[in-house]
Amino acid sequence: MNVIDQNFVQGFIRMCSDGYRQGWHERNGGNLSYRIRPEEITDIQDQLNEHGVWFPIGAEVPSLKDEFFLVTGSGKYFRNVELDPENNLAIIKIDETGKNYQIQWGLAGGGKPTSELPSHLMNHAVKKACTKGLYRVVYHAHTTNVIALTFILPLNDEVFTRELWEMATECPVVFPDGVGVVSWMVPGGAKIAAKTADLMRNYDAAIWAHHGMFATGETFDSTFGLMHTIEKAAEILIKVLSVRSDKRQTIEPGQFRQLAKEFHVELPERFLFDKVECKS
Ligand code: 2HA
Ligand code: ZN
Repeated sequence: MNVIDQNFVQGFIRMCSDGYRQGWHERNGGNLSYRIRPEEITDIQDQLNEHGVWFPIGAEVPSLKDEFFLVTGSGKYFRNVELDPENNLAIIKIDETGKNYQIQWGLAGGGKPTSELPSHLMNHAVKKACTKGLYRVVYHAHTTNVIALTFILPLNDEVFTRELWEMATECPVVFPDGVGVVSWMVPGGAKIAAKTADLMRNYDAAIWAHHGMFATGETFDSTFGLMHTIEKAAEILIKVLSVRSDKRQTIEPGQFRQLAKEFHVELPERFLFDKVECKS
């Protein structure tokens, strides 16, 4: 079967279109990667080119040696992916040292994998290790309301997690581990990749101040759903803060503990700190 007709490719394309329609991918903003299963590679082996040039990744990911990834292309627009997957996406293979990649399919008109390849691959490496290989998706989006919050909340994991949890009862159930926050850094390199991957040891999502967010997961559904849930919580918070600077009422720490018990999730106590707030 043709590469484009494979289930994992169709799921990938749908996620690009869904993200674009949410308004998270202006111009060439955002990128997506999927760690391909060995049996999925077997099905398309005859369409892969094993003779291409090897390029440096710009990061070292030895635990991903010989793995294949489907990735968006650098400078490519999410809104074009569904119209022309072969020119906007690539299947790459990592070499046996974990330092280089080779394009084996796609980017037919030329080009390179996403400029955030170091972040994608280092996140994959961390998640592959700490989920016993379960997680396969890494997604970066320019989520409007999350970005807006990085101008008004202190840039720390505890405050962001707590504020987002308070915005919808489902939030602590969807991301019980919380979210990490990376202060402003230059994107596209190994430094921001290392910082983000470090946070991914504890979290499934990391916010990049004044830039966007990374989400990781087992499937396209769960990863898109996580991005969507966090961005929606941020949207509610922006709406609340646009009306008044404090909340008349909210979900309190004791209520989060009750929720955790009923929904069988563990909510770390460091997010349930006492707030000192002036009520008016
Ligand atoms: O343009 O989102 O972070 C792609 C990006 C870079
Ligand atoms: Zn970006």
